[in-house]
Amino acid sequence: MYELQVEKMSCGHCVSAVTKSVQAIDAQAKVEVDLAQRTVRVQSAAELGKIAEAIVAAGYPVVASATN
Ligand SMILES: [Cu+2]
Repeated sequence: MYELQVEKMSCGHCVSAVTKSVQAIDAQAKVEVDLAQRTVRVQSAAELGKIAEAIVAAGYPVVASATN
């Protein structure tokens, strides 16, 4: 399980854009976005770095990330 702190997410569109960007890396990924906390939880076999890159490429800065 990865937990990423992601900036600039403000609405449902952002949630789906972030989710799609992660699932473009791993179609099986489970993505849970908490808009209020600005956190994205990801369950995936893909590397955390690749997931973070995809989110950044979608336009959402990743300011912190951790593996739990
Ligand atoms: Cu939005």
